[in-house]
Amino acid sequence: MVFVFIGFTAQAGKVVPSDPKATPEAIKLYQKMLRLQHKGMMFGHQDALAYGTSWYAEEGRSDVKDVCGDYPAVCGWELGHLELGNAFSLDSVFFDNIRSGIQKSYKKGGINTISWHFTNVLTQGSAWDVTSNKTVAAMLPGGEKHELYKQYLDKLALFMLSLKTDQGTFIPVLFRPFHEHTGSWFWWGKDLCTVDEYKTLWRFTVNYLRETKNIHHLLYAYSTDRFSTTDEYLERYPGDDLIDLVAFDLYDRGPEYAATLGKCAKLVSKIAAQKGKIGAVSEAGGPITENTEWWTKVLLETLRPYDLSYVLVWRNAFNQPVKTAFGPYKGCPSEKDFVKFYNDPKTLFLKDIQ
Ligand code: BMA
Repeated sequence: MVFVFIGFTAQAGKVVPSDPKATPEAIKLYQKMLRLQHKGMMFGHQDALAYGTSWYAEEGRSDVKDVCGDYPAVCGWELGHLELGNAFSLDSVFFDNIRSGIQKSYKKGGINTISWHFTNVLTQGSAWDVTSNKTVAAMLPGGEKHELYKQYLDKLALFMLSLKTDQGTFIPVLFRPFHEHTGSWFWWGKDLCTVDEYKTLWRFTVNYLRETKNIHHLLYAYSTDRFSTTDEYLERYPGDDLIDLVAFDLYDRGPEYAATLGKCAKLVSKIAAQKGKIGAVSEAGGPITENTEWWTKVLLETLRPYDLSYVLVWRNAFNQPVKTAFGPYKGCPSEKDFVKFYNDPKTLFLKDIQ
């Protein structure tokens, strides 16, 4: 026992992110997330501070806070259309507001994660344009769209380098590109590129941001959709030297959800533990207007046995019917159950991670 304890303590101090040049703040974030992973499961919400079902850009507001009195521990942000030089994202959030939202939540001790549903570099269609299986190949060194991809990355880099505290230090964030690649609905999906092309895309991207752009405050997340085995999960894993967080996205679309969620959570938490990395459910969402106990009975009870850093539910679009909301909101039929979820010792919100 004593030996194990000493070993663990000595190791805990040494666990560092995949980037050998990670900033002190990125190292701190990584170690904080690894530590918290054993304490409980953080709750995250996409675009939490940007808008809710009935409001847009109101200072200090969050649908989650409206319901339980606290902010999510993890805030998700989306950078789609940044690559086009636009002022606001494909979900109508100004990039200046994303930056200030990240600054505010970091100041309060919160964690920020960034997704990027970016333009198909070959066709100029959306992230969902799967008409060509040559896009990824075209983006790689030597490919016909390589220079254009670098221009996209230059815009991304400028944004990442603008994430600073008042004191001028870089704010560490999780970056989760090329997600749900075990499905084929994004141009980087399984049927649209080979295993090698996908891995090379990751390697080129991370190296470009680290080496050419000198960015060292990012933790990188590898995030699949549903999967059945560890081999399937790791088939396109680009390498321990690039990835800090292993995760998956899974939405409740039917009665088999809890079983699948539990199975994926078990496998990912095991992979995370074996690799010494962070594990998470990077996107989730369920029928919260119909199943009034979805938060506790489905989400919480299924994930309770596992050491996972966080579960993030997707956005509460302000310009769509409320039944499309994935997070709780005032008046939501499962509002009371969300408060139970919030009060459960397993779940961690902003106040719990200070
Ligand atoms: C999807 C939907 C879209 C959104 C996209 C990127 O799942 O929510 O409406 O544009 O994510 O955030």
